[in-house]
Amino acid sequence: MSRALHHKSTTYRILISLISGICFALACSVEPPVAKPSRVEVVDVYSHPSAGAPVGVVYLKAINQGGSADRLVSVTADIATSAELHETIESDGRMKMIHHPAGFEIAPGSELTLTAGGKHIMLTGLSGKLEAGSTFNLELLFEQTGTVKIVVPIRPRSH
Ligand SMILES: [Cu+2]
Repeated sequence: MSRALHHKSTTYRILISLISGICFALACSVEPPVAKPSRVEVVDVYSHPSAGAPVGVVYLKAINQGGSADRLVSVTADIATSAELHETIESDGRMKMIHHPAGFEIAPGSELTLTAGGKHIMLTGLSGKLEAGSTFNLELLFEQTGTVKIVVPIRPRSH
C-alpha cells in the first residue's frame, strides 16, 4: 500500500515538473514584444564664432524617427566646461533665457529645432575662442536613444 502511494507521488512529481515546464515555455512566448527603441537623428548642426564673448551657442535639429517619445536630457562639449539647454523667450518686452534642466521632449515622428531666438544649447567656460571654419565635438544624451556624438562646424554669423 505504502509502496503504491510512493509510486503515485513520484508520477505526480514528474507531472508537476512537466506542467511547470510547459507554463514556463508559454510564459516566454506570451511576453510582450520589446518596444522598438526610438531613434533620434541629429541634423543641421552649427555654432557661431564666440567673438570674444565667454559663451557659445549650438543650434541643431533632432528628428525622432522612433515609435515612442524621446528626450534630449543633457549635452557635453569638448571645448566648454558646461553645456546647458536654454530657451530664449520674450518677457515684458525683453528677451531673456531660461534654463531647462529637464531637457526637451521630442514626440514620436516630430522634431526638436534649436534655433536663434528659441531653444538652444548654451556653452560656458570655453577653453578657447570659437573660430569660424573650425569645429568641436559635442555629445548629446537622449533618454531613449542614448548618446549621439556629433561634430559641430562653426559658421560665421550671417548678419
Ligand atoms: Cu542661452
